[in-house]
This record gives sequence, C-alpha cells and structure tokens, in this order.
Amino acid sequence: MAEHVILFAGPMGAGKTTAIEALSEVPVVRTEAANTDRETADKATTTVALDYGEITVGDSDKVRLYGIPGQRRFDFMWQILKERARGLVVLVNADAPDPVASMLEYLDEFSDLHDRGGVVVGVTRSDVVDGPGPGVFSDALQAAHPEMLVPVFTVDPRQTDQMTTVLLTLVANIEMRAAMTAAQEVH
Ligand SMILES: Nc1nc2c(ncn2[C@@H]2O[C@H](COP(=O)(O)OP(=O)(O)OP(=O)(O)O)[C@@H](O)[C@H]2O)c(=O)[nH]1
Ligand SMILES: [Mg+2]
Repeated sequence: MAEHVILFAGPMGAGKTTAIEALSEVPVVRTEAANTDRETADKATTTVALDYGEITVGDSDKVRLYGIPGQRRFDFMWQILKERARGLVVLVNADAPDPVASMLEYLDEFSDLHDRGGVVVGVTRSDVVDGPGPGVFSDALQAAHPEMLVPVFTVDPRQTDQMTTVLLTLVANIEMRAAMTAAQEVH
C-alpha cells in the first residue's frame, strides 16, 4: 500500500478547499475564518491553517490531501506542509488579476515538489470570466521552466469527476517518476 501526500496551493478563492471537499472520502477538516478581504475573493470565509481530506486510489493507495491558505499572512503553514508533500496541485482562478503570473509564483515557491514528485495546474473559474485558456498557461510554463513537465487542466473544483482526473494524473506522474528513479538506481 503506497501513500501519497498532495498539497493544494494557489491564490485566495482559487478553489482549494472546494476541491478537497469534492475529492475527499472522509469529512474534511477545515479551518475557515471570516474573510476580511472581500476584494480579493468575494466569499464569506477563508482558510487560515489548512484543509485536510483523504481519498483511496487504485486498490488501496491512500492519498492525503492538504489545502493551504491562499493568504500570505498565513504562509507559516506553507513551509510545514511543503516538507511532507510529494505532489502539488496548483489551482489558479482565471478571474484573478494576473492568473499566469500567479501560477508561476506558486511554482517557484514549491519547485522542490516538482523535483521530488510531480506538479499539475488546474485553471478554475473559467466559466466566470473569459480569461486565458490552458495553452497560455502551458506556454508561460514552458518559457519559464523548460525543464518541468507540468500538465495544465481547465477544471471546476466543485466537480468531483474533473478533480479526480487532475488528481489521478498527478499520482500517475509521481509513480512514474518513482519507478524511473528506482530503475536508474538498479543500473
Ligand atoms: N463558478 C465557479 N465557481 C467556482 C469555481 N471554482 C471555485 N468556485 C467557487 O469559488 C469559491 C472558492 O472558494 P474556496 O474553495 O474557499 O477557495 P480557496 O482556494 O480555498 O481560498 P482560500 O482558502 O481563501 O485561500 C467557492 O465559492 C467555489 O464554489 C469554478 O470553476 N466556477
Ligand atoms: Mg481554502
């Protein structure tokens, strides 16, 4: 039985808590407090410490899902969770002021997760605004980090099936990377 620890990062209101709620098979541990920054994200609450959920993939692989706060003033949690994680889902909302720049910031911040495991990007709230499509995000990624292999999805975090596709892609990438590393060590 393998275990994966996956981090969900991205700006406030991108849908990290929503995604973990959609995916988790156990009741999600949430740490929401009243949102005093309605300008950045017009919603009642915001995550102040972490979200936690779990899902089983395949026969018995447990995936631990951690969501981190989007607000920088809570970024002490980022460091703690970063050390445990092996995979990263960057969610970025298409209606943010500069979603492409925002995605690149999160990738820089968590680049060691790419080296240790894998990263996928989900562009959310594409139905709310006619923003840049996934190709724009992929091109920016390729230009900034040609060494990284990062799939980009357009996703609605409220939809369990869409989030499952994103998560399974990430888990497959992590396992492929681990298998290749193991094979290199044998030779
Ligand atoms: N229409 C639409 N709404 C979305 C989409 N993705 C997320 N939302 C909504 O946007 C809000 C996102 O809120 P959260 O899930 O709390 O966002 P978060 O990333 O956890 O934010 P912080 O914890 O504050 O950093 C929720 O109200 C979602 O229902 C989408 O693709 N389309
Ligand atoms: Mg949240």
